[in-house]
Parts: sequence; structure tokens; C-alpha cells
Amino acid sequence: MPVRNEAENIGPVAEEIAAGMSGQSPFEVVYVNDGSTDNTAVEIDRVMKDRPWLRHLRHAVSCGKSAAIRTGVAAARGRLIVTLDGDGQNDPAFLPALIEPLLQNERIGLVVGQRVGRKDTAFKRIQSRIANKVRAAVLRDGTRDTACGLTAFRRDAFLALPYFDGMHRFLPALVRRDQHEIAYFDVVDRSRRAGKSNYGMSDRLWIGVLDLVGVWWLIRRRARVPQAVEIVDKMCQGHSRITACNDLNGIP
Ligand SMILES: Nc1nc2c(ncn2[C@@H]2O[C@H](COP(=O)(O)OP(=O)(O)O)[C@@H](O)[C@H]2O)c(=O)[nH]1
Ligand SMILES: [Mg+2]
Repeated sequence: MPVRNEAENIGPVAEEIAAGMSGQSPFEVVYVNDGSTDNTAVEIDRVMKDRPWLRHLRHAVSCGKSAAIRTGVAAARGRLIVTLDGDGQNDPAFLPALIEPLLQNERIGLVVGQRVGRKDTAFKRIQSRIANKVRAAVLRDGTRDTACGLTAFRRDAFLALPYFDGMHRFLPALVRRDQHEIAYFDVVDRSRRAGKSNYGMSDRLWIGVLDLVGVWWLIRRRARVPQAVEIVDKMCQGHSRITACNDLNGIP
């Protein structure tokens, strides 16, 4: 869970996660505190006291949401990962259902939460609708909504993706580029519990256009990953190849 300046939301969201995950397989929750300047760190330390499944990683300075997600995934000890926002917009009750498709089908590399009943302001919803339409048309990633914080994926598949600031908004296209299948899951949206959004319009629009061009290029220029086999010289079989060949060539 990436968090930046979410002090008031830490306690309530931790409680909801505990309720949503009770009775599930062993799990851990990695909070990545991305250089928060409010009481987020104090709050995470407080809720960790009686929750041994909670971990607190901290960036010395804010590096952005993609960086925070990557830090959390790299630190995670499980093979399967679910992400969710730390502002209470994502209901942790959906966590087990998001993991399920990954357990059922090994070809699936990513499960994407799709928000229904959006609770954002009308202005933000329009921005989001336009951005999603443009992205889907350019990348043909078959995804209605890539900005939902609830996603689930395989740790190794995620860590193999190209890493850049903003990559978390392009997971379907990037995962598909690596030949994994994608599953979708509708999640009921909620309002931010407290605090304010970390993003303004300029962050999303201009950087979003630049990132879109970058991801389009990555897809266009995807290099085939060859299945390489080593051809072993029959004369050398059964010996250590280097020694044997050197012997044959008369090299000491
Ligand atoms: N680590 C990190 N998390 C961020 C950053 N910006 C946003 N977040 C987190 O990402 C989630 C979604 O951000 P939010 O500000 O709610 O964006 P919105 O829902 O699109 O308005 C929240 O949990 C934030 O705390 C950032 O720069 N770094
Ligand atoms: Mg939010």
C-alpha cells in the first residue's frame, strides 16, 4: 500500500484490512510511506504494535506512487501481491476476490479492479473518462479503467516490467506486452476518507500524454524473447565442454 500524507486514514484502513483478510491464507501488508511530511509514520508505527503482519517501509524523500509500489513489491515475501490505495477509496473487503483469478489460472498475470459507482467529483470523473478512452484507443489494452488502486499480480511478473515514474497507470498494457492474460473485477468505489488528493490536473494530463507515447513505443518495439537452446558438440558430450574442446584443439 503506497501512502503519502495519509495519517488520518492509516488506522481505519488497517482495521478494514484485518477484517477483510481474516481467515485467509497467511499474508503480510507492506505500507510504503513515500516521504510523508505529516504524522503518517507515527500512525503506521502505532497500528503495527498489535498487528505482526504489518510492515513499514519508508522512502527518505517522496519518489512517487510507482516507486512506492515497486519498493513494496520488491520487499514482499509472497508470490502474489494485491495493491490498494491508502486513502480508504478501495474497500479491503475485495482483496481475497482479487487474488482468486491468480490462484485459478496460471496464465493470468494481472487482475485489474474496475471502479463502479465512482465517488470522485464530476470534473475528475470527466478527466478520468477522457484519459481512459484515449489510453484504450492508443494502446488497445482492453481495459476500461486503469486508475483503480486495487490490482493483483504475480510478484515476478511485476518486477520484470519496465520501471518508470507513472508505470502503475499502464499495468494492463505492460503485462500484456509480456504475454500474460488479464482478468477484471468490478469494485464498488468509495470516497476518500480524509485528507486530500495527491494529484492535480497537470500531473495527470501532461505527464499522462508523455507516458502514453512511451508505453506505445514500448509495445511497438517489443523484442521477441527467444527460446534459446545450447547445441552441444557430440564429440564433447560427457566431458566438461571447455576442457574437452581445448583438448581436441590441442590447447593446454
Ligand atoms: N507513495 C506515494 N503514494 C502516493 C503518491 N501520490 C499518491 N499516493 C497514494 O496513492 C493513492 C492514491 O492517491 P490519491 O491522492 O488518493 O489519488 P486520487 O485518488 O487519484 O485522487 C493514495 O494511497 C496515496 O496516498 C506519491 O507520490 N507517493
Ligand atoms: Mg484517492
